Amino acid sequence: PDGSYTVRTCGWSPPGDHPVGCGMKLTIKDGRLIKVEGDPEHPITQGRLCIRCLTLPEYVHHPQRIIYPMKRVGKRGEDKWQRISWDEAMDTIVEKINYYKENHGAESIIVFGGTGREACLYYYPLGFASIGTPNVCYPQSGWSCYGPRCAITDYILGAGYPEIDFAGHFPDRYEHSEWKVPEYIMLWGKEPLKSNPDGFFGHSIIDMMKRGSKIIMVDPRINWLCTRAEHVLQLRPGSDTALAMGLLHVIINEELYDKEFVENWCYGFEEFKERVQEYPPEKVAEITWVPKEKIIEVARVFAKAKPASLGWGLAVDQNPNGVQLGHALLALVALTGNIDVPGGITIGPPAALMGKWRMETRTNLPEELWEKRIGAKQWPAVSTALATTHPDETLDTLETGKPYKLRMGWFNSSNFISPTNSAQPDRWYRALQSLEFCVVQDLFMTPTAMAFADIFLPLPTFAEHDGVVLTHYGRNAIFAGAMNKALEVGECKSDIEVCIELGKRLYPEIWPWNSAAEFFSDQLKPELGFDFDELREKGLYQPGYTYKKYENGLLRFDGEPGFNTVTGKVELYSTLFEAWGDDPLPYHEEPPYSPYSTPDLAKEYPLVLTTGARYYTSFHSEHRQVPTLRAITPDPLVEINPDTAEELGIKEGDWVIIENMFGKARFKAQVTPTINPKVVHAAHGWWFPEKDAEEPNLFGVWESNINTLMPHKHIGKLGFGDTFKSIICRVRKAED
Ligand SMILES: Nc1nc2c(c(=O)[nH]1)N[C@H]1C(S)=C(S)[C@@H](COP(=O)(O)OP(=O)(O)OC[C@H]3O[C@@H](n4cnc5c(=O)[nH]c(N)nc54)[C@H](O)[C@@H]3O)O[C@H]1N2
Ligand SMILES: Nc1nc2c(c(=O)[nH]1)N[C@H]1C(S)=C(S)[C@@H](COP(=O)(O)OP(=O)(O)OC[C@H]3O[C@@H](n4cnc5c(=O)[nH]c(N)nc54)[C@H](O)[C@@H]3O)O[C@H]1N2
Ligand SMILES: [Mo]
Repeated sequence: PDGSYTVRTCGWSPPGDHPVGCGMKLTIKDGRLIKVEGDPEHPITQGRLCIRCLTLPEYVHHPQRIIYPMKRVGKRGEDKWQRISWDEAMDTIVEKINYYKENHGAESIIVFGGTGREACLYYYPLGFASIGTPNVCYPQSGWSCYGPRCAITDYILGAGYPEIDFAGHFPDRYEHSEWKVPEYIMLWGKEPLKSNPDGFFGHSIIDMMKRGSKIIMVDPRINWLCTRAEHVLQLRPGSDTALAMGLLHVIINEELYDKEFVENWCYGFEEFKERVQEYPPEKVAEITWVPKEKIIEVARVFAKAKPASLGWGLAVDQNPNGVQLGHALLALVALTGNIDVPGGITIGPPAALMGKWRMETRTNLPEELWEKRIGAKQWPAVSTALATTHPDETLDTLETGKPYKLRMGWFNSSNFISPTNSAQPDRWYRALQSLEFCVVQDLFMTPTAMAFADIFLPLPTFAEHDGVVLTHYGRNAIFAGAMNKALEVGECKSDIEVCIELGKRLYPEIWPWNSAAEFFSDQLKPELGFDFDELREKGLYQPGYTYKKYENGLLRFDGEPGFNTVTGKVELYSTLFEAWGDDPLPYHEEPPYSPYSTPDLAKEYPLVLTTGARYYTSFHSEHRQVPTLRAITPDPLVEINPDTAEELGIKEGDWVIIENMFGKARFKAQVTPTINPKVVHAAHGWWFPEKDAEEPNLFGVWESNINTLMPHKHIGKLGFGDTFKSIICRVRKAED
C-alpha cells in the first residue's frame, strides 16, 4: 500500500562481500533502497549479515557515487570531468582498442583486476574475449592472494579449493545424515568472522563451536576467536612453515598419522618423513617463538581428533615461503586422514562449475598472442595455474618497456595505488604514467581513477543488477546464488554487461547474448538443468557433496580412482615443484627481511610488521566514504603492545610513523596487549575520500599507505608470495 516492495537476493559486490552470497531482503520505496535485512531462509547465512551490507543504503545513494559514464576533460590528475553517454564511451573505447591493436598489437593493452568480487569472474573474459589481449593482471606482488593456495592445491592434491566442511553443500546443513561435527578446527592465519573468505561463511565457526567443535588458532595476534580457542599458537609472523613442519615432526615420529591413507593415497612419505626430522620442536620453538610444549600438545590433539578440519588464510599467500607452507598444511590434513571426509576438508572436482565458459574465452586468442603473456615463461608455476600475467614482471615491463611497451590500461576492479593490491604503490604509480589511454570501472572516484582514468564507467551495486554468486569461483561450489536486480540508480552497467556490450562490438560471434539474464541462463542450463529465472525462484542452489571422491574416480578426468596429480596421489613429494627447479619437499626459509635474515638491519628496524588483518567496516579500500562505517573506524590503526608503546613514548591515540628501508606511513596507535611486544600490525587500504582529490594529493593516498613499506619482487622460487604479512620496521611518534 505504501508503494514499497521487497526483493530477496544474494549479495556479492559491492559492497565487498566475499563470495559467500549472504542472503538478504532489500526493501525499495520511491526508487530508493530503504532497508536491508538478513534473510532467515538463506541456508548458509540464516539471517545474519554484517555491517557492510546493513549500511548498503548509505552506499547506494551516496552523494559522491558516480552513476553516469564520464570522460576526462582536464589533464590527468585534475578533477575535471564531463558526463557522456554509454554510446560515446563505447565508441571511444572501441576506436582506441582498434588503434592499439593495429599499430602496436593487442598485447599492448592490459586489464587490471582486484579480488574477491563478482568482477573476478569477468575480468578474464573482458581481457581475453571482449578486448582480445593476453594480458590480464592481478597486481599484488607474487600474486599473493588465493591464487597461491589454489595453485598449491592443484599441484599437490589435483583438486579445487580445500574448504572447512561446514555442511554448506547440503540444504539441511548441520542436520545432514552424512555430515560430522569437526572435533577440532585449526584456523591458520585466517580470521573468518571478519573476512568470510571466498566460500566460507565465518559464522559457521560459531555454529560448529555450538555443536562441540574446539578451535586451534595459529596467529601472531590474539583476535576474538583466539580468546574462545582451546589452543593458540602465537607465532612470529612469517615463521609458519617451520611451525607446520614442527607439528608434522611430532605427528610422524609419534606415529599418529593415518597409515591406511598414507599407504594407499600418498606419494613420497619416506622422503617427507626424512625432511620433517630437520624440524624438531625445540628448534621450531626458537624459530617461531611458540613454546615447544605447545607445539607437541597441539600436534597430538589435532592428530587424534576425528574428524579435524583446517582453514588456511591469507598468511599462506603473503609469504615468499608460502608455497612450502601450503604444501605442509595440505600434508597435515592428508596425513591425519581429513581430506574429503565428513567434517574434514572438502575439495572441488576437477571441473569448475560454470568454469567451462570462462576457460573457453581464452581460445579466442591465437596461440602466438597467448605466448606474449607477460611473465608466463619465466614463472611456469604461476602461469600454469593462473591465466594472468605475472604481477611483478608486469611492473618491470611497465618500467622498462620490455619485452614490449604497454599502452592502454583497463582498471576493472583494482584501486591499486591505494594501499591495496600493489607493493611499492608509488613505483607503480610512476610506471603507470606511461599508459597512453586508460579506462576505469568503479562506483566512486578513487585515487587510481583520479590519477589515470580517461574514461570512467560507473558500476552498479549488487542491488542494482542481476548476477550469480559462485563460491570459490566454482572450484568448490558450495552453492550458486541468484543476485536479483532490485532497483536502478543512474546509468550503471555491471561487469558482465560491459563484457557483453564491448564484446558485441569487437567479437560478436563470442557474445550472442542480449542481457545478463540470458547469458546466465545459457551457462546454467547445460550444467544444472535450470535457467536464471529458476535460480531466482529458488534463491540459491546447493549441489550436495560426495565424500571420498578419490575412491570413486570422481577427482580425475579419466575416471580412475586417485587424485588428479602427476602421480595420481597426494604429493607429499611434489614432482612438479621439482620439475620447476624448487625443492620437492617443504622447507622453512626466513622472510627476506627479518630479525634473523637481516640482523644488522633489524637493529635499526627492530619490530616485525604484519598488515591487513580485516576489519568489519571496510573491504580493502572500499567504504571509506560510508558515514556509519567511517564513524566506527575513522582512522588507520596500528596495534602496538603496551610495553613497546611505553618504551617508544607512545600513548593510545597518538599519531605515529611506521617506517623501514622502503617507505613510511602515518597511523594512529592502538595500544593493546593482544599483540606480541616485538610485533606490530597495521591496517591496509587507507585513503581519504574527504581530502583533496587532485594530484599530487590524490585523496591523501600517500599518507597512510602501508604498502610503500613493501618491496617489489620478493617472491618465492616459484614466483608466489610477498612480505605483506612479515617485514621489519620501526615506529616513532609523529611530530605533528
Ligand atoms: N598491506 C596489505 N595490503 C594488502 C593486503 C594485506 O593484507 N596487507 N591484502 C591484499 C589482498 S588479499 C587483496 S585481494 C588486495 C585487494 O586489492 P583490490 O581488489 O585492488 O582492492 P580495492 O583497493 O578495494 O580495489 C577494488 C576496486 O574495485 C571496486 N569494485 C568493487 N566492487 C566491484 C565490482 O563488482 N566490479 C568491479 N569491476 N569493481 C568493483 C572498488 O570500489 C575498488 O575501488 O589487497 C591486497 N593488499
Ligand atoms: N571485512 C573484510 N572482509 C574481507 C576483506 C576485507 O578487506 N574486509 N578482504 C577479503 C580478501 S581479498 C581476503 S584475501 C580475505 C583474507 O582473510 P583472512 O584469510 O582471514 O586474512 P587476514 O584477515 O588478512 O588475516 C587473518 C589473520 O592472520 C593473522 N596473521 C598475520 N600475519 C600472520 C602470519 O605471518 N602468520 C599467521 N599464521 N597469521 C598471520 C592476522 O593477525 C589475522 O588475525 O578477506 C576477505 N574478506
Ligand atoms: Mo585477497
